[in-house]
Amino acid sequence: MNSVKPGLFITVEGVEGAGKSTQLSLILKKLESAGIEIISTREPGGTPFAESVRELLLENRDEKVDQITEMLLMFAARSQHLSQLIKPAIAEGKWVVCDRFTDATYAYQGGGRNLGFELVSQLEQLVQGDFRPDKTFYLDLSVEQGMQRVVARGEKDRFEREELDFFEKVRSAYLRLVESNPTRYVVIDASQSLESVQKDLSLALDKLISSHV
Ligand code: T5A
Repeated sequence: MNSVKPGLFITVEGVEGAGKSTQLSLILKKLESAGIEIISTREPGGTPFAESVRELLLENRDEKVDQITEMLLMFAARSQHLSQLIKPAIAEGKWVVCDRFTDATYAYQGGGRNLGFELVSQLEQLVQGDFRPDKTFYLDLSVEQGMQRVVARGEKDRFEREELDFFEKVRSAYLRLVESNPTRYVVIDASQSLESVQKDLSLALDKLISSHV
């Protein structure tokens, strides 16, 4: 009989430039100092195979990528990521922190690409069954601010080259998701200074840790 208490699955979401990668290190430090064993990962990607799919998805190319192809590749990478890394780690009692997950498919493919939530939901059911994140930190930022940060950083990938209107649809899809499940999402105002974002995140993490450890 397996007596290990399963770990939690935590995701971090937001529009381009919201500061997910930047804040990830704080999340990891906090959890580690609470004595929690963690795995840090990302989507698309997270395993060698899924990272190859990530390269296919992000690289700039002349050929137009079909929207359904794009969505299927997101879920193909996710399926591999779930079976190879996420689920086994959680079963061993580790907490998995993932930079983006299926909410990003709802936001980018469902919202940004206009494919709608229903299609995403069908694939989510196929690939994940009932598996969902336990907690999601949504870093909310206006599209303009996010893009300013991305531009300041330099070279843009295939998604970052989209028009502002695409990212407005992405953000409104995220806000719809948050509204539909207020207990899972913690919304952080990502327009604040790095220090203030860290402070808000830190308080939310303290709460999460104290209720699960
Ligand atoms: N995608 C992904 C889909 O379309 N569907 C899916 O299902 C999934 C899973 C992934 C792309 O794939 C798409 C979405 C994405 O377009 P990625 O490279 O992982 O590509 O892209 P992002 O996750 O968007 O990563 P970014 O690096 O663009 O954004 P972050 O991680 O939110 O931002 P970060 O931390 O790198 O910060 C950006 C810049 O802002 C500064 C940082 O120093 C950095 O320079 N910054 C701040 N500046 C001022 N104040 C703050 N509070 C700041 N926070 C960060």
